[in-house]
Amino acid sequence: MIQITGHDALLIIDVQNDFLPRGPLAVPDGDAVIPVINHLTRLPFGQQAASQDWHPRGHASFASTHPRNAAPAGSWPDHCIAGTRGADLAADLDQTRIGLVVRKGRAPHVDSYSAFLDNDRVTRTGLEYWLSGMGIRRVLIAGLALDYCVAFTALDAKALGFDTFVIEDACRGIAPAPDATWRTLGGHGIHRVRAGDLAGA
Ligand code: VGL
Ligand code: ZN
Repeated sequence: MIQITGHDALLIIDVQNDFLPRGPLAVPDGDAVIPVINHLTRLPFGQQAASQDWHPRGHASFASTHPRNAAPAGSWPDHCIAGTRGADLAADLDQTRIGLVVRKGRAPHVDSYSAFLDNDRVTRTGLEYWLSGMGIRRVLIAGLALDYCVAFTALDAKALGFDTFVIEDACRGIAPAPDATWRTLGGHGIHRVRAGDLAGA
């Protein structure tokens, strides 16, 4: 059992309509994370933060932005356009205890998988400063998609000095087999846990 304390933060990554079933970038079974995360938000975390993928129209990560057959690797269907319903957090997600929402992927020419840092490794969201300033030492991560935004967020959290956990049953991935992602995370000293391993006071 892992006892959750005030030095722990829950990070809820990109639980947004466009990543849910029927969305343009649906993560298979993505809505299954919502009840698990809602349960987690009732544990005594010191802080809870959420991220939103938040792209301008014509974002460089959209295949539609590039000439046909010339979309670079890592291009996606249009998704999470700033201010649209698709970019909203899922209506069923309990936001009651979320203290901070960061929006990422806002620069037109660079993508941002991590909730801490753009893929150019330069632009920061401020999440690191907020967590540190709040006395957070451990982060526990949930959300979508395990193999992209959750994994990049976990790797950055660990590199920034937070003891980092990914909550397996509170995440879903885009690729069918997550083994490679778990190997990468484990190789960086990131812990794989399940919601049932976490205990409240
Ligand atoms: C994501 C692909 C593109 C994610 C965001 O949230 O994992 N994946 N944009
Ligand atoms: Zn995106």
